[in-house]
Amino acid sequence: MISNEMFLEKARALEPTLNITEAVPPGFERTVLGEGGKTVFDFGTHYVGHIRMELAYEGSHPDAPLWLNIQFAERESELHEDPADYRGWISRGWIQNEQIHIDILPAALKLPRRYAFRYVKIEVLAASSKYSAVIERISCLAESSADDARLRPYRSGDSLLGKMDAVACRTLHECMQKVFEDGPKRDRRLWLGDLRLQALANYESYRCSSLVKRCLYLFAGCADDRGKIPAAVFTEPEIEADDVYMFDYSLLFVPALLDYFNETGDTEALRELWPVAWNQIILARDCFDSKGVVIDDGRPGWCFIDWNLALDKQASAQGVCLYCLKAAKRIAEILGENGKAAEAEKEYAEKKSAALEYLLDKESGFFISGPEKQRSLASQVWMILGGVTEGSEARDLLLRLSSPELLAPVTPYMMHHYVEAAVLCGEKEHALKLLRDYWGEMVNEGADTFWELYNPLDPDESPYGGTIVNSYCHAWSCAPAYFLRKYFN
Ligand code: RAM
Repeated sequence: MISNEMFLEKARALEPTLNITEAVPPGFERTVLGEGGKTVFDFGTHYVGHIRMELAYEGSHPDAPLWLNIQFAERESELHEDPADYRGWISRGWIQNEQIHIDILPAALKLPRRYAFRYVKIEVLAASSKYSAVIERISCLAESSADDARLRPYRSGDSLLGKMDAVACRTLHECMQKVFEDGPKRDRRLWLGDLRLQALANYESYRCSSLVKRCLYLFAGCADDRGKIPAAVFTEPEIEADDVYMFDYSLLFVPALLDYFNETGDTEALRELWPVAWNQIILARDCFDSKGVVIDDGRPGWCFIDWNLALDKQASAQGVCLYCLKAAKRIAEILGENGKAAEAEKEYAEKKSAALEYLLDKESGFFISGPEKQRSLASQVWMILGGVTEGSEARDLLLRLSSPELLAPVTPYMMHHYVEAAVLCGEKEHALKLLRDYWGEMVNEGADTFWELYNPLDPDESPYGGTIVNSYCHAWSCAPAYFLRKYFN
């Protein structure tokens, strides 16, 4: 078997170069700001990059430093949030706010940190009574590894669908950096669940399969001593596994690999990465009880599925495992590994019947999860994707998912899987309606890029304790670029 270091070598060789372009706010005009003055520059759409400013002064020679506060926002509404009010559990270090002193004017300033934004608010915290600051020019050196020349055209006679696709492609573009980042504002790193969906949207749009390959090799190279794949990987200053492991994210390496092979026919990568993928199936067995049901270990984050903090993950996890077993069986067949294909099939049958016996409420026909027998949309969707229910039964279940008695998801990540379930059930119109109602609504609310979280019933939804740390350019939300191009073109 290939060692972690050899996987990482392959990943390093696939590191993309970033394309740098300079963007200036449309209609920019030289701006004079005295002490206490503020202004907002609107760059017209979302950018990821470094800010450059040419600063000067008006009045007497500056007799005191210029002290600026610079706030970045992906959505305009973020500008009205006060960073000091944030009390959440995720680091406030993510808040895109900077203060800087400039001792000598004029000055050419390049901020060291990379930001994700459309709006930049600049406030003069201090100048002096003798001079005002002048912003002669502001621009963004925008970065992305996406190659716009490769973007497949998409045309739709329906303007909302066209916009949804464009916003999805912009989101993906912004998240395509040296890896597929989850979000360029936060966490700016490679997560496995996110990668799988980004890769799917990318195959239909930018077609950069080498970046997917690099990310798959990064995960393989970061597996721990037992072979377990971490949920996320850091790449700077050195490649290193995040010490977070999640049941679903490790397993989803298997379908992500299969998708990559289906797209590229790259048998060499499939062969090399298959032992790592199969290992995830083996390691997941430790998480099942003797009846063949996933053990709900209660630890927050043991399994991801969605950011609704009230969600019980047990039934969804069972569905994810079945979904991944199907993919494992398929890979084993492609590689002619008949023993493993048979092993996957047997395990699949056992876990499926356990799901039907212990996780299905026969009376209502809904799948239940955890000690409280929770009914959620996520559980139903993953059981459909896992093939626990099929054919007309699956279709009937799908058409009951808007029932208010089901706990609703809050992420475009989970909604992507809902749309996938609709497609699997042959309910394309239903899938299209979901895309329109959910992603279309974000477009109607002015999204330039799609968001990490969107709960139409609660605009302040945040699992982190404050929307100021939410990401509003999160590529697990690129579903329209995938589904519209693949199924509705
Ligand atoms: C969020 C990340 C990422 C997701 C994890 C589980 O914090 O931004 O998108 O995969 O959670």
